[in-house]
Amino acid sequence: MSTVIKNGTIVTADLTCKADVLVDGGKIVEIGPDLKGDETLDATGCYVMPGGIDPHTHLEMPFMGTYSSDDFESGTRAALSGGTTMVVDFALPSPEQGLLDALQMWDNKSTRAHCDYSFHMAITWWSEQVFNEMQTVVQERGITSFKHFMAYKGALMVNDDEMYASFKRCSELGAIPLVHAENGDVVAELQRKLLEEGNNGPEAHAYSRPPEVEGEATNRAIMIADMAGVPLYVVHVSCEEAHEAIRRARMLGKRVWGEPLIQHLTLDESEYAHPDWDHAARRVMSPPFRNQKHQDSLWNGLASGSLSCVATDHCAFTTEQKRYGVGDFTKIPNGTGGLEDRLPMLWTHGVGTGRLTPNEFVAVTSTNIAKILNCYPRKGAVLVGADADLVVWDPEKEKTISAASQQSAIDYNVFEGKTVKGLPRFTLTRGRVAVNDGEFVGQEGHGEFVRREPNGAVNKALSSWKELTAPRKVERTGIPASGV
Ligand code: DUC
Ligand code: ZN
Ligand code: ZN
Ligand code: ZN
Repeated sequence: MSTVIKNGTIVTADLTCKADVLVDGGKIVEIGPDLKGDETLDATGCYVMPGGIDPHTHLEMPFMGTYSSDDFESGTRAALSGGTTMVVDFALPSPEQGLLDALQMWDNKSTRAHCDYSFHMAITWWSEQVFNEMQTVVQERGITSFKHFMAYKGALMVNDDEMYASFKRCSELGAIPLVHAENGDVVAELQRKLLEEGNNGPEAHAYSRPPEVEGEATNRAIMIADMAGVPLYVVHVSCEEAHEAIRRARMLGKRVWGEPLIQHLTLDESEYAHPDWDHAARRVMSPPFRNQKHQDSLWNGLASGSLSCVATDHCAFTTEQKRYGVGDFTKIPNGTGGLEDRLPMLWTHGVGTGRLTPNEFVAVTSTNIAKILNCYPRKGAVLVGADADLVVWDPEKEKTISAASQQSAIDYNVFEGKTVKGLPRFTLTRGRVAVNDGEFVGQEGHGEFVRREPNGAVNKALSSWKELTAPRKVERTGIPASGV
């Protein structure tokens, strides 16, 4: 059965035009005037855009003594409800667990997905087994991005020698390394000191992770990637210090991409000063929310192109789970939701304020990441032959965000009470209508894994370091006897 989307305005990362879109067999089959199909969706007054791609989610992830509460069912239901048609989740091996073993667990969890998905593979420890399995992960499983945590000391954190080894392996395999960039040693020391001084509330979380720890780690990861000859993707860039390091690297011709989160763009550090413990703890995530100066920096980066993609780091914990950290803020499970609200919030605060054009909105929510992760134009495009992952976006439709009406499984929403203007009228996942005028009509298990190929072409950093400093042995006329 074919579906035609009629009377809308197509908005992609690089063009805006009025045309109908005909969808059949899960793909876009024709774009043009006066098309006909078996079923018609009326897009009058709406924009027809590539569905959002969220490159950073943690669904049903074992973390900090518990599991994040949204799984692939509720998480992708939330995603589609907010116009996102693909998520990229992190397969996370526990210490000493093999990569393929961990991947099997993620394969099992993801069978319930309503929309398409892919994985990044996390490197949480280093060994010959990990080195060898990376090749299988890339070449046989089509997973071409590897995440490294520079924080969470004693749990997920990798040291610089491990990161350098893994980055070099990524370079050989045509894969892209990702980093969670915070200096985990300094964070651990700041946490210890804060607790020792009696600062155990959720507000201390922000003091334990200042912008400097993020700026330092971002710069370190960029330099290590450059030495390994590999591009770098920096997740959840929250502050000017990290953004500055990325900007500088890009100006020097290095392929470094930065990803701010919708939470950091729209919520600030005052949330942690809220007198209600639960209110503050629900907003504990890493990196923490920052002040207006940092928020402005992130918005400027999106407009100028020094930051590339807006994500959520969706990692949702209930209030009950957050309360594991009463009396010790370091035990509050880190993470917030956002999957359903990313597009409406970015539209409202970006396009609605004139900070982003509709085309830039599509670029940073969909097209840029599809290109970086090498699944464009199957994803992130409105083109004949592309997957019909589409959102029919009504710029006039309004709602007030509330946990009472959300799809996410948790009992609150960090954007509670915020009014958004700009919401999906329809969301289509591979041609199937999953949201119909605000009503969720998706199908559990419809989502498929998106395989990605390595991309050798973009996988060379432009460092001149190697040519300039290639070891040249000096022939000496005399070597003195050893001193001691
Ligand atoms: N930060 C979070 O807040 N949650 C999940 C992992 C992370 O790095
Ligand atoms: Zn992270
Ligand atoms: Zn509150
Ligand atoms: Zn994350």
